[in-house]
Amino acid sequence: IKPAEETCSFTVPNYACQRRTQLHHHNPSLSDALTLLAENAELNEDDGRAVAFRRAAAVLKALPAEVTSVSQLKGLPCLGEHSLRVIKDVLKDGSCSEVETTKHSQRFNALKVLTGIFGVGVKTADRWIRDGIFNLQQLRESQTTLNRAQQAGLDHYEDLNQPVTRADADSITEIVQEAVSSLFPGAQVTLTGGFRRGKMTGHDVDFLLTHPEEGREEGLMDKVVSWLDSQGLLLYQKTSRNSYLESRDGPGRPSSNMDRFERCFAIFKLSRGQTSPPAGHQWRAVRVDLVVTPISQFAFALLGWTGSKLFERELRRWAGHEKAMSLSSHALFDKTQKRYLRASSEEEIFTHLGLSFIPPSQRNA
Ligand code: TTP
Ligand code: MN
Ligand code: MN
Ligand code: MN
Repeated sequence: IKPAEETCSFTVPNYACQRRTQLHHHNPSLSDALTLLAENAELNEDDGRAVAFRRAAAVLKALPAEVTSVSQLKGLPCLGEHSLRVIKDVLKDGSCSEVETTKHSQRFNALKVLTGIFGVGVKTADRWIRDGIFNLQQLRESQTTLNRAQQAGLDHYEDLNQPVTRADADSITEIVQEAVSSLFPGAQVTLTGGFRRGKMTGHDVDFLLTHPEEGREEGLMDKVVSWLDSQGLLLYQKTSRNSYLESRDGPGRPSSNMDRFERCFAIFKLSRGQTSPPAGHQWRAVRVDLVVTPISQFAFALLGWTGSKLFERELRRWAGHEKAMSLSSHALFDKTQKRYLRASSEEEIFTHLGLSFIPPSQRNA
């Protein structure tokens, strides 16, 4: 006779891209604990450990019910010794000492605050900490030279660390839509990122811009950005041009997760009526990402920019390890057939990969 728990243990497929992961799930206290450790590992540039914790958290998000005992987790993928220890602690005491210690550590909090500045990555934050800078006040008082992005990030720190609401996203969508359709009739604007996955808040708003006729998307970014700027809607923008064709590692084999589309990292200035600024303010700053893609790559870009980041990572791992294919936000390359597989929809990409289609709202791994 099997023990009672074993009869109600869960099964979950190995890769997050094989699973349906809703925004709301049954195990937030467990996934939050693991996510915090993942975040800490990322802040300390320990990518291996970060991914391990992210994968463990994603397995818990995909479970059909609340976990009450670790015995239910027997045989589940991606749960290493370390993650299981954290889960055990949270189940027993409601918290885990490693998580609590991390949460209150000076280094973790300093790294969080400093990397919370737009334009500041972990390497810069770490250097500042070694120079004795742990918070914004110390940064402002120091003689540290900031680049243009970091200066904008520091100037708008409060606003940019307020969650962007769905209403803000809708109102920015309207603005971008208006700009695009008046300047480039026929061009299309698509909301991607967390909001496409159904999130109610985000840290920014992400858009893909394309034109149904290949090549007609050229020049779109410059025109849109100039128009937005002329309307006084931009507090900051940095546009980088498309580097896909000239990239050395070749299509489908990008050297990093960063894609090579023409893109614009911007900070929008939303006034009252377009958003609800903080009390006593006339406007608020919001981070916006604009990406231009030719229509032939649109499905890949849409899949790549919808996220979640772990879901994307798992898709690429699945493609490489299980299918001998290479997936990027530009293309899918089949290494066995030595050819690119075309797709004009996300559904076709999932089919090429031998995966069931997972809709955006269920990619919240
Ligand atoms: P983010 O905007 O960073 O994340 P998000 O929208 O999921 O969450 P948030 O609500 O906090 O904004 O990135 C969106 C997606 O874009 C993510 O899946 C990764 C992808 N992406 C690229 O493909 N290339 C890039 O260079 C960057 C920065 C992101
Ligand atoms: Mn360990
Ligand atoms: Mn986003
Ligand atoms: Mn973004």
